[in-house]
Amino acid sequence: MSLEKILLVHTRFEQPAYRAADIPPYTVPEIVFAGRSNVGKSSMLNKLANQKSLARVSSVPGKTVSVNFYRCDRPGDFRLVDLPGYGYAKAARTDKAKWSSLVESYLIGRPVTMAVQLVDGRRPLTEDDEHMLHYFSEQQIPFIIAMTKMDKMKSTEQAARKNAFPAETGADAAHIIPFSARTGMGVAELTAAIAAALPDAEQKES
Ligand SMILES: Nc1nc2c(ncn2[C@@H]2O[C@H](COP(=O)(O)OP(=O)(O)OP(=O)(O)O)[C@@H](O)[C@H]2O)c(=O)[nH]1
Ligand SMILES: [Mg+2]
Repeated sequence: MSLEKILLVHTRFEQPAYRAADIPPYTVPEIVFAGRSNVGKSSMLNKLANQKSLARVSSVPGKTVSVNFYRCDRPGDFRLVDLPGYGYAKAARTDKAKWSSLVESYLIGRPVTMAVQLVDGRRPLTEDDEHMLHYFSEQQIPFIIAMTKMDKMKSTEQAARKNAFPAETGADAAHIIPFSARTGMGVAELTAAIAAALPDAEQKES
């Protein structure tokens, strides 16, 4: 079986962190998932791990307020880290401040292996999305941009958005992956990108 098919199937929920003090020490490579609230982070994790309810999916934005750590211990040993979604317009200012302080506590100085920045494929980047990408570049954290909810577009619109995205994001087309948690579009590509980023992933296949 190919590494891409088995890479994430043994993922389990490890722990949430609601406060900086709950963030576990860095011990294994970490792949981080970032993006606006409701963009599809939890749905993506479930789809990648091929598990229906690994991460809680909600149609109500702004529910997840913790950094959630998922652990995959074979093949290899690494974490998938689901950051709380940002940009929820109705969030109270105190909640926004909490978000920043928790996410900063996690990210600052963390040697993240790769970031997956989720962006709604139908829309241009928000200022917050740009801040995240800027941060990853500055910290030299390799990143992939995943265009989510591609199934909501007809194929002509999908093609147009795919063409527009490199210019809109300033990212190389090779680092942009159109994705759908509904249809499975992009699952193989994203899993392959994660496998390639992990140290020694290939060797640990057996
Ligand atoms: N059509 C479609 N809907 C999706 C897709 N991914 C997620 N959704 C829907 O979008 C809503 C939000 O999905 P979540 O996965 O909970 O989003 P999230 O980014 O984890 O949101 P927060 O936890 O609030 O940050 C849910 O109603 C999902 O069913 C997709 O690929 N296609
Ligand atoms: Mg979520």
